[in-house]
This record gives sequence, C-alpha cells and structure tokens, in this order.
Amino acid sequence: MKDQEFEHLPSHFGMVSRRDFLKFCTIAAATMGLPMSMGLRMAEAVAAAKRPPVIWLSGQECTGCTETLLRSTHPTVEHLILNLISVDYHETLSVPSGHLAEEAKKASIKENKGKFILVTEGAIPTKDGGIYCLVGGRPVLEIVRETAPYAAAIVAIGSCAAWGGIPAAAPNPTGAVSTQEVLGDKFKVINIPGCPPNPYNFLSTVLYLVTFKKLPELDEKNRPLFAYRRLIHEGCERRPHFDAGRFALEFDDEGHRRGWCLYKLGCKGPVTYNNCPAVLFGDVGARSWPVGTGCPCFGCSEKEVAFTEPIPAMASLKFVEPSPALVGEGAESRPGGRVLRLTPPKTFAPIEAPRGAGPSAATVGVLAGLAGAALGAGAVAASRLGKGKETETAAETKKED
Ligand code: FSX
Ligand code: SF4
Ligand code: F3S
Repeated sequence: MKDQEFEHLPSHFGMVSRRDFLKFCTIAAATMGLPMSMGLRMAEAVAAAKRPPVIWLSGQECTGCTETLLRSTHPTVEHLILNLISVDYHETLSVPSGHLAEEAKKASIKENKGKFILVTEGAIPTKDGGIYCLVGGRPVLEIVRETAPYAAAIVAIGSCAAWGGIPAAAPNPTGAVSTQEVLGDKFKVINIPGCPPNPYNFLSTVLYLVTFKKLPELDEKNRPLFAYRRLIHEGCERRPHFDAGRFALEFDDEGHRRGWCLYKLGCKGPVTYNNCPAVLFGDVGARSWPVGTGCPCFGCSEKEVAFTEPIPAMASLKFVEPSPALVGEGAESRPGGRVLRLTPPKTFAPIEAPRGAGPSAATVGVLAGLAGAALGAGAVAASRLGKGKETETAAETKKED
C-alpha cells in the first residue's frame, strides 16, 4: 500500500505515530485471524469515533492488570490504550481522588449511558454483603451491580475478575467471585484472564469493539477466541523437546539450562488456552513469556488450574481434534474450533527411554505405528507420560557424560 492511502488518517494518534498505530492495528487484525486490510479499517474506526469512555472498577486484586498495561513498549501500550479509550474513572490512574473521583464517575455514567465500556479488575467479595472490599465507603459488589446496566460492554480484565483468581482460592474467606457471577446471565462479560493478562489481548478486544460495535467471538468461558483458541503447548518453542522426550527435571539442571521441556516441572501448557508464546508481553527481554524464561506455565488463564492445581503437579494430556477450518471440510466440528496441532509424530514420546537424549522422531513414529491408530497410541503414550517411572534425569545424564 502506498503512503497516500493513509493520508485521510491523522498523522498521530495522541503520542503514537500513524505508522506505529497502523502497524499495531495490522498486527492486531492478524492476531484476530482477520485479513490484513482490517488493520486499516480499525485505524479508520478509531480515527472516526469519539474515544469510548471507560469506567474501570477495581475489586480484590494486586493491580498487576493495570501495571501490565503500563509497563510495556513497542509501541507503548499505555499510549495506545489511553489514545484509544477515555479513562473517565480508574482508581489507580485518575488524577482526582476521594469525593471528586466519585463525582466524576457518576457524571460520566450519566452522560454516557449505554455508550461506555465497563472494565472490572479484581474479584468481588460477596460474603457478609461484600464488606471486605469497600470503595468510597461502599461494597464494590453494589458498585459493579449498579454500573453494569448502563454499560455498552463489560470487560473483566485479569483472572481475578474473570473467575475469582487468587482471592477466590480455597478457602476463599471473603466469598470472592467473578464479575460474571455477580452480574448473572442477563449480562455477557468478556473475560480476558491471565495473572497478569496480556495487555495486547485487552487492547485488541477494545479495538474490535470500537471497529465492529459487537462482541468478538467468545469461547465457552467467554474469552475472545482470537486470543484463547490454542493451547500454550501448541505454540511453545520447547515443544520439540517434549516430542523428543527431553525434559528438565529440576530447576537449573542440565535440561533446564539447555532449554528442554518444562512438563515435569509442572508446566500446565498442555491444559492452558492462551496466546503467550505468540504474543509476548512484559518486555523484560528476549522470549519474555513465562516458559521462554524457564518458568513453567502455571495455567494463569484457566479457572480449574491456577491457584487450584499444585504448581509441581503434572498436567493431564489430551488430544483435541483439529477444527474444520484448519483441516478442510469433513472434519468433525468441535465447540470453539479448538485445535491441538499434533506435530509429527502423532504421539507423545515415551519417558522410559534409555538415558541420554530422548528417542528420535523416527523411533516415536514407529512406536505410534505399532500401537495402532495414532489417536489410540497418543492416549496410551499420554497416560504413560503422566504416570511413568522416571528412569532418565537430566542430572543423571550429566553425571554419566
Ligand atoms: Fe488478579 Fe489483577 Fe493477578 Fe494481580 O489487578 S489477575 S492478582 S496479576 O493484577 O487482578
Ligand atoms: Fe512447552 Fe510446557 Fe508444553 Fe513443554 S509442557 S512443550 S514447556 S508448554
Ligand atoms: Fe499465564 Fe501460562 Fe501464559 S502462566 S502468562 S498462561 S505461559
């Protein structure tokens, strides 16, 4: 596309140049599985529209969700966010405080009925009338309930808001629940879980709302499918080591230092849907996502995993059939079009391999063939992987080298 094609757009979106903004919109469109041309349409929608007002309510949380929006660059997410939306009320970011802030919130809700985006951050305590989290002397439980009916869209940012997160972990002394649970079925809350969540997933969701004026396609947990369609395990750069049966068994052992798979250190990538391996965030250096830095995924975007499953526990492995969109017509359709890309061979490596490097791809392929249908072989190997006796350790390998 030639430069003249963009001249109808402003040269800057606030502090972000047109070039950077277009670049971001194009990447966001690609992330959402939309044609590249949609990037331009998104930029046009943002340029044409009045910035949607946002009322940002906080409950029980660590403010990491807000921090993650403010601590990134390329191009600076907070600039994108603050130029895309008008944050009329945010307990951490608002300049006014106390009564002035509360007044500003009321005025914005009144003025923008049916037009503002309500963002909730943090879990909401319900026990004893919600007295365990008061804002302006009132339970946040009441504040969320009275604000939601006037919102155009409701976005729960972070796992605490999306499903209770840390505050709702057993024994959940305050009766903490998610925004959706507080509001009930009359409302559709878009969940962007993660602890903290990926700011680009939030930003892309807002871009989608502004451009298409409707909710993005959601999965059964109300997460935008464009971000939560795939398991971490499908896109992980350590996946070849998993397939080859090379596992780190202790932090800082030989396997860990060599970048082997973290499955046996409790990585929950095989049961966690999120796009972290593809859409990095945090900007702490190269490969800045948990597994990239050597830390097992703890399943922060899954209600049944993070703060529920013990961190060292090994995740159960499952197969998910490819969606028709990926394998062509004739494949069985699954809710949400979920896919688990089975990199060849179509099975998991056995863990009881001789010491040293894991079995070769060819060996595993033969094993799969011997065990019968690929799916059956996969299930067998998967169950062995979860229960198998650990006869090979990277540390032992090192000793014997
Ligand atoms: Fe929860 Fe957000 Fe985890 Fe923290 O505020 S999702 S505890 S990173 O930050 O709500
Ligand atoms: Fe990556 Fe974890 Fe899967 Fe290993 S188990 S390939 S570290 S996601
Ligand atoms: Fe969370 Fe796992 Fe990604 S812990 S940030 S879902 S790698």
